[in-house]
Amino acid sequence: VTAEGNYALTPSQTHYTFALTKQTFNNLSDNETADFEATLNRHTISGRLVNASGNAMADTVVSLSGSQSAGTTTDVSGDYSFADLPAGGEYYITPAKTHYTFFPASASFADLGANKTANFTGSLVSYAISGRVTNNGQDLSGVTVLLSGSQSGSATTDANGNYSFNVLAEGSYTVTPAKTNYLFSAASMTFNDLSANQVADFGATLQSVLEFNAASYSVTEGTRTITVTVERTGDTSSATEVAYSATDGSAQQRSDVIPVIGRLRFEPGETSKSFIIFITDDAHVEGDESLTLELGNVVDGTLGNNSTATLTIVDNDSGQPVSNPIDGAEFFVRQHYRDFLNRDPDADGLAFWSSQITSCGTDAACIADRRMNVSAAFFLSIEFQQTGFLVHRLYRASFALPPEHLSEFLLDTRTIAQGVVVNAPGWEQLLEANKTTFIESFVARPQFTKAYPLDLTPAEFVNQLNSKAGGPLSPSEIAAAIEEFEGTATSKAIAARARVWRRIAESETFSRRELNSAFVLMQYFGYLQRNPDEAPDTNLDGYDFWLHKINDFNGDFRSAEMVKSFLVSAEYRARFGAP
Ligand SMILES: [Ca+2]
Ligand SMILES: [Ca+2]
Repeated sequence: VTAEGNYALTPSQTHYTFALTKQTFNNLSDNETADFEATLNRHTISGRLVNASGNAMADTVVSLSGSQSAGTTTDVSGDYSFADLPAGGEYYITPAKTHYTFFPASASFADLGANKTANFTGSLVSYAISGRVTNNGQDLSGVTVLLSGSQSGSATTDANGNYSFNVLAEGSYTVTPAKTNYLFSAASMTFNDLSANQVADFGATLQSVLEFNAASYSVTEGTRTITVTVERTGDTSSATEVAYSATDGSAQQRSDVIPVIGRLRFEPGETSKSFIIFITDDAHVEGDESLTLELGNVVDGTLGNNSTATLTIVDNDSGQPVSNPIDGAEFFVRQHYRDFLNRDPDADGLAFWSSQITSCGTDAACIADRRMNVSAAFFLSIEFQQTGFLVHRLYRASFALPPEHLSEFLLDTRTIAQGVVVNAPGWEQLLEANKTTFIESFVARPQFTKAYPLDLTPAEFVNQLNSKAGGPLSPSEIAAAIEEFEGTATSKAIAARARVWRRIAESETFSRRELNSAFVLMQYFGYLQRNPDEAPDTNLDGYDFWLHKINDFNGDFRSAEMVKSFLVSAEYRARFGAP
């Protein structure tokens, strides 16, 4: 440059800052030196992470890559920062969190020339919970699958049995399949803290569904019976069983109806079964009364909506009665069929037994005597001896039990007596088949196998049972009973156990010995429809009194005045009218 001139020197370079921005030389008179010191600029990239709801995402990893690499995590406010980044570089910011996607996925800054902001929004990813429902390996459509937990929803399986839910990661979910008449295995499946797609397959089994064919029934007292039907839907291809019973309401099972208890067995293909409830056409002015019918103890099936039903008995009495209906011969006989045989009389039976009483004309002493004999004849009848008395002996032979409970007795007696009317065509074969089925089911009950374990040897089994029954079998009869097992090591064969048990229960010695106690028990079960120690009794004193008395009279109920006493008792007569 020319002397005596004025000069200014100013450096510049992108991304650099100079310590001296300008050097000036006025009236230049010599060579000069003008050095400059430059510094590369530094910048910060920062930002905030929020979730889809706008809330801060703390503790989330954010990575820096490009001209420099680094990592950091967001603070409680979701903020992060990378400071002191050399200007001019190329930088990428990428947030990451398991089960989340971010928008934008990353941010890039080329030729960084200033502080920058990069904000991100994170969203939980969705995973699928899906599966297939099958029934015996076949796709099952129309199954409602309920989703519960962190999200709720429902899906229905398609023609291929498939269903699917898209749900957010990290939630906990339960899926539960349902379809009328089906049972599922598993009943439901749960996935906690979901972190991947899941498969939830279910197996469905068609159920036998049992229920009353109505939610309520009504019958007029004077109709004397009502037939109640239980229907089966769903699977009808296999056998199933259900028990029915009733709970007293304003109507009482001792007086207004014969106790309602029994089992119904549906054979394959059967869809409907009925039972009869016997209504007492009493003389009480009592208004309409009701009780609740119930189904339970289903074997191989399930109960439908009408598992209970209301039975209303419509009263037919208005004025004060002039007599007790039990004093009528036909009413008296019918009641005995119901109380002892759980059925209504056949026409011949009703006529025969009624005529025994009506043939007395107006002779009161004759009538009283005949009523006593007719009554006792029901206890002594083949039909009762082969059903109720057999049940009594079976319990006594197994457990040497005191008098069993009335409901237990009725249920078992009715099972043996199912459909049996003595002298009706085929009655003996039916009774025999009923007995065999019942006894085999009884010896398979836990109560019995607990008392007589299946690993007992045949000799141990026979001897223990015989001993419990008081030893009615002779040595040769014991040997014959052991032979029922045909030389097997254990006594686990149910059919053989049943035959042995029957040998004891039906042995003459045992039957003779049990006759009086059963006779006394039936005074309570039959006439009074209650247990001997139930109200108005509080213990077995009454039962013991009669047992001693009839034993003292060697079983002569007439001399012991036992039947007569029960027939004229106020408790018995009050079941039907004014005592
Ligand atoms: Ca009536
Ligand atoms: Ca009445």
